[in-house]
Amino acid sequence: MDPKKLAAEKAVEFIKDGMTIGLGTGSTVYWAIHRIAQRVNEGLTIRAVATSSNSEQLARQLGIPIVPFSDIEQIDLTIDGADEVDPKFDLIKGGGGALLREKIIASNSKQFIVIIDESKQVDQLGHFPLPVEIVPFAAELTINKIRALGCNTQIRTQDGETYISDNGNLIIDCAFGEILQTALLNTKLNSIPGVVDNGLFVQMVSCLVVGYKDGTVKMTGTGS
Ligand code: A5P
Repeated sequence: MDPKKLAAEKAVEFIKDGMTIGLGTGSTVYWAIHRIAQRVNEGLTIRAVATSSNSEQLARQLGIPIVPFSDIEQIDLTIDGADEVDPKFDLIKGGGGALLREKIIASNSKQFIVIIDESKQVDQLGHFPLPVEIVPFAAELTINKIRALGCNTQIRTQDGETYISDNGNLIIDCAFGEILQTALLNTKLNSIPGVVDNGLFVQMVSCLVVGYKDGTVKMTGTGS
């Protein structure tokens, strides 16, 4: 089985009746949304919020009840993917451009379960360019300040057009090489006026589920 699907289906086992669920974004979460929908159709009673228009649309199509944020106070469990995970379980996220909504939802969740295939595990974060979401106003000036932190930057495009996030912002992909001080870089980036947030998720994960090519799945942390 696809290692992403393996990890996703394992994580969905932690969902119980009555829970409010956060749905992440990406090709790994795709499998989780499908499995959740299957359980909902078999009688599981949950409500959900989504981290992107894409995930919300998929969830609705498959029959998962999506509720407005005004209806919830806290999210019981969020399942999301990642682009890189280091040995301390710090993450780079935002390859799909949904980092801001993902961080808001993760930080309001009692449990944050990250699902990946084995290729996402790294010794040091930073090989994957760090996505940074910035407001379009004076973007060049904000990008100069980001560059001064020691990276090469690229304004994300999609199909030849500037990529615009679900929040109407730009995503700047920042090649740092190796990120040695994750928490410090997170703070420095988010202190730049114009930066909305960045894809570093520092010490937020409660459980990591990794799917392997050999068909095994490994879980670390508290998933229940
Ligand atoms: C979306 O913005 C991202 O944070 C995704 O969670 C991340 O890119 C992982 O995506 P895949 O599961 O598609 O690799």
